[in-house]
Amino acid sequence: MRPIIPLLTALGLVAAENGIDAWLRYAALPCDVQKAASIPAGIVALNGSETSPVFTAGQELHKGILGIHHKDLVVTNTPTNGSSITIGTVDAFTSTGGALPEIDLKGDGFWLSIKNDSVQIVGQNERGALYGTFQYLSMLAQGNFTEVAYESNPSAPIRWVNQWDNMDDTGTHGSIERGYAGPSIFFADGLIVEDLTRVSQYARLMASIGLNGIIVNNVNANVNLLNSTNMAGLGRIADAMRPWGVRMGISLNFDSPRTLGKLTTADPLDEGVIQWWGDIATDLHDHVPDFAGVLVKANSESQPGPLTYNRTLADGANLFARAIKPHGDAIVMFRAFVYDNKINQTNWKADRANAAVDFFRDLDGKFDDNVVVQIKYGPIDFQVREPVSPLFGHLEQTGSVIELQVTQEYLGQQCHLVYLPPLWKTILNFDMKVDNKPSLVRDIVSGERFNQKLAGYAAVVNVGTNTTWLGNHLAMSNFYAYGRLAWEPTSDDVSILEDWTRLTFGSDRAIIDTITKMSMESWPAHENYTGNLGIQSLTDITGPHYGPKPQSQDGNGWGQWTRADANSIGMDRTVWNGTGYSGQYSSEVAAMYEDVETTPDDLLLWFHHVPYTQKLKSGKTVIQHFYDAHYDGAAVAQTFPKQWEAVKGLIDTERYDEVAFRLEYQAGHALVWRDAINDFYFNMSSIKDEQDRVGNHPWRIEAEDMELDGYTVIQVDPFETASGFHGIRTTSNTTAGTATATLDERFQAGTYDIAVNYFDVKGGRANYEIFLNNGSLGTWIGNHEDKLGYTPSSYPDGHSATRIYFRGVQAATGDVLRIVGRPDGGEQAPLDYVSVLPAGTID
Ligand SMILES: *[C@@H]1O[C@H](CO)[C@@H](O)[C@H](O)[C@H]1NC(C)=O
Ligand SMILES: *[C@@H]1O[C@H](CO)[C@@H](O)[C@H](O)[C@H]1NC(C)=O
Ligand SMILES: *[C@@H]1O[C@H](CO)[C@@H](O)[C@H](O)[C@H]1NC(C)=O
Ligand SMILES: *[C@@H]1O[C@H](CO)[C@@H](O)[C@H](O)[C@H]1NC(C)=O
Ligand SMILES: *[C@@H]1O[C@H](CO)[C@@H](O)[C@H](O)[C@H]1NC(C)=O
Ligand SMILES: *[C@@H]1O[C@H](CO)[C@@H](O)[C@H](O)[C@H]1NC(C)=O
Ligand SMILES: *[C@@H]1O[C@H](CO)[C@@H](O)[C@H](O)[C@H]1NC(C)=O
Ligand SMILES: *[C@@H]1O[C@H](CO)[C@@H](O)[C@H](O)[C@H]1NC(C)=O
Ligand SMILES: *[C@@H]1O[C@H](CO)[C@@H](O)[C@H](O)[C@H]1NC(C)=O
Ligand SMILES: *[C@@H]1O[C@H](CO)[C@@H](O)[C@H](O)[C@H]1NC(C)=O
Ligand SMILES: *[C@@H]1O[C@H](CO)[C@@H](O)[C@H](O)[C@H]1NC(C)=O
Ligand SMILES: CC(=O)N[C@H]1CO[C@H](CO)[C@@H](O)[C@@H]1O
Repeated sequence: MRPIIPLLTALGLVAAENGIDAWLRYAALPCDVQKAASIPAGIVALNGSETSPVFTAGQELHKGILGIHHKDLVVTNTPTNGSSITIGTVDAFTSTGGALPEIDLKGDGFWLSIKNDSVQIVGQNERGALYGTFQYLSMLAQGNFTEVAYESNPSAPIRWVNQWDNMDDTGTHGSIERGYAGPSIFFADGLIVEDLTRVSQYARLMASIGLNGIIVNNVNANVNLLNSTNMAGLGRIADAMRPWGVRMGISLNFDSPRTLGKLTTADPLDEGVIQWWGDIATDLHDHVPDFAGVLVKANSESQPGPLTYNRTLADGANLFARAIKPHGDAIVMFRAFVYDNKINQTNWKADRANAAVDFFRDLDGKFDDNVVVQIKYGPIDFQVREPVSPLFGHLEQTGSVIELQVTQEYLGQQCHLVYLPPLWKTILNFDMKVDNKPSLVRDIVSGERFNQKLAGYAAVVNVGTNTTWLGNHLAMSNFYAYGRLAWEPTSDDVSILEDWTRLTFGSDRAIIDTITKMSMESWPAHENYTGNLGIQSLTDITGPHYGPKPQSQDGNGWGQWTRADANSIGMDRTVWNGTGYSGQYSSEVAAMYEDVETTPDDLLLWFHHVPYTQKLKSGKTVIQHFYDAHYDGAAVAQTFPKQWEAVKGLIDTERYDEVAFRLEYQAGHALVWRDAINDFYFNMSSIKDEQDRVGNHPWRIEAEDMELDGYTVIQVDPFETASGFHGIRTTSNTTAGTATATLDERFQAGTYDIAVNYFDVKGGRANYEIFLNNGSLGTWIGNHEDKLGYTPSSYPDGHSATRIYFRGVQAATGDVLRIVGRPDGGEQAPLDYVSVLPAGTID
């Protein structure tokens, strides 16, 4: 089926959309395409119970076909012999006379047969029938009327979402740790919210991509979740999600027996503690009979856990496993994110990356059979590039669940476009070579490699109340792709993206090409303008994990060290001379990482401490690669706003504008990143950029060099996040300041794009106006709190640094440039510099 321009678009009538339906919009197909399709005459959903996913499937199909084809089909729950779409479980289908070919459906799998006017969607269970229905709807919505007959099974039984929603105290909205799209859809005021409409809608999105479970609260769990009011609330959440086949579980706080139960201990082997958790499990089961399980973070980041009581982590996990065992098939997901955050950098051999294997290696076989270990994809923490966590190679008797992150904690927090599946596939396709046998991570987490029943996927998604779910329409491709990859990890990341694009924005070739190109460039570009060669993201790890702050990596106990000094950089993780981490892999993989020569460039600094002048396989030195990559990555980000213009008029203005704003913002922030990292390492190494770009900005006018009235010069901290290491702010919190400069002989008469770099800090909405010779070029407001939905910092720094453009300005030597900044609240109209750019230059 060739993509066809939707009729509405052709007429220029594109209705505003707010993103709430994400990829399930069921937008009408053009009339001629509708006509060509053969849609059966009715829908038969072989279950009349409203809580049944099969019933839901029938309703969803009705809604979808009404939207896509303007056909109002009747839904019944008794089979007919006429033209119909029949949805049901294998049992229901065959017991009502349906015939199936030889198929081998696994849990949640489905059979989909589309033949002219007869469609059969048969699930191994009710959930499977719903998944098959969404697959059929996805084809219809994309105008794909191919006849098919196939079975589809998920790669792994566990395909979950984790939300890090905090059930904060009374009087607060539920905040979300590392959430960037407004407060929780689950919690407010220390309670479960009354109106759970968004919760059902979320479950619908999850079901449409084959996800079957959710942990609704933060791993740093609030004990009040377990009191009777909130238990009842959890029951309501489970009820809202059940028709979509999504099972609910919760995170537990290990210390609850003490804090909530008023016991003197939380020792996992203590009889009173065992009894206490047993009662909690019974209570939970009463409210949520199909309870999915519990997620436990213990002995991590100063939290209590079994080690506090001299018990093993397995003792801790089994405590919960035994408490829930009598109540069905619920599981314990025990997080492997256990490490000491107070390690000492003076010890060359100390290494946080070693922690997971050190803690868990000897526990293999000691966990009960309803426990799985949830392992982040890399050994540190969702960095832009990490090697695969070596723990995946060590748990042969306990199932592994890989933890991915849809919420872009370290990767631009949804203010930057970063399409993550290429990163995830690098991990999933990695061969651990355990016992010299092929051991792809995706075959380990499917349970196949070690023959385990329980294994799979969990992703931290962190949707919020914003109608865009994640804060940025484009970020939803990551959520969509997560579900698709958990179902079938060998799926191609580009075709997943194309499906998502057609469903989200329409089938126009220009839309698909534009989004595909930008998205596929986005992770490599992001890695380029943040942290290269496996050095990690180089963000502010002790702050919001957003803007650049490489010095935050070192000199603290968090163990995300770079060990950069004047001559050299990188962690020595070799066995022969370093932390021994490389020895945690199978012998073949370990040998590759042990040797600088065979370590891939993109992980060089993860494994080796080398001079800045070390030559890479590309022939460049480490430091020159840093400089070049930062210039290249930032240059790619500069093209995004322009690329996006190709879809103008092809999609609704509302979503077009929102995305355009973020891409423009990203382009500006990529320059902040570029300059901060390059300036930082130039300062540290004193090695000049071969191309002489670093520290050399021919078109800039520093704010601190302008003539100031009502403004004062400030030293920005960290220094590298301001051009020239300084900026300005108004001297008063209420009176406007003015900064003035006369254009010198660099600026011959011509047309320029004027860029202003300023700091949009929390706590106010300062107002700015820029003039050239008394003519106003425009105004702007420091209101990212409204436009990006959140503000990460109260200070001028790498998080708040941002850029705005005034394009096509006629200017000449002698012209007077003036900026008037009016402070507001705590925002003292801070400025960094102005770039007066001849056409085509970036500075
Ligand atoms: C239509 O859907 C089928 C089944 O998913 C798929 O194999 C085929 O590639 C699709 N066709 C197009 C043009 O996308
Ligand atoms: C119909 O759905 C309900 C709710 O999911 C389920 O309990 C029941 O077993 C289903 N009936 C059949 C015949 O599948
Ligand atoms: C469908 O057809 C079969 C045989 O052709 C017949 O036995 C059955 O009663 C029909 N069912 C309905 C609901 O019409
Ligand atoms: C498809 O169904 C229509 C309507 O039932 C029928 O007229 C047509 O012959 C069928 N075509 C094929 C190829 O089976
Ligand atoms: C449970 O905790 C919430 C605060 O999170 C509180 O509002 C509620 O009253 C508590 N319920 C009981 C029965 O203690
Ligand atoms: C754990 O063991 C250590 C050393 O054996 C001992 O000092 C400590 O008191 C023990 N802690 C608990 C809670 O039993
Ligand atoms: C780290 O170890 C060094 C050397 O043993 C010691 O001097 C220093 O006090 C330690 N630092 C901390 C924070 O414990
Ligand atoms: C969603 O977030 C955007 C900023 O990204 C904001 O403008 C909008 O008001 C928010 N909407 C809701 C309903 O929270
Ligand atoms: C070996 O480790 C020491 C620290 O113990 C370090 O100073 C040295 O640079 C390392 N040697 C090499 C070749 O990496
Ligand atoms: C990333 O940087 C490298 C090294 O400068 C360059 O070869 C590559 O093209 C860049 N890719 C992107 C997408 O920025
Ligand atoms: C002015 O704003 C700054 C920065 O937010 C704040 O620290 C200071 O307390 C404010 N001063 C007054 C007088 O409000
Ligand atoms: C501006 C700034 O902080 N510069 C630093 C550059 O690096 C030296 C050490 O090599 C520091 O002393 C400077 O403070």
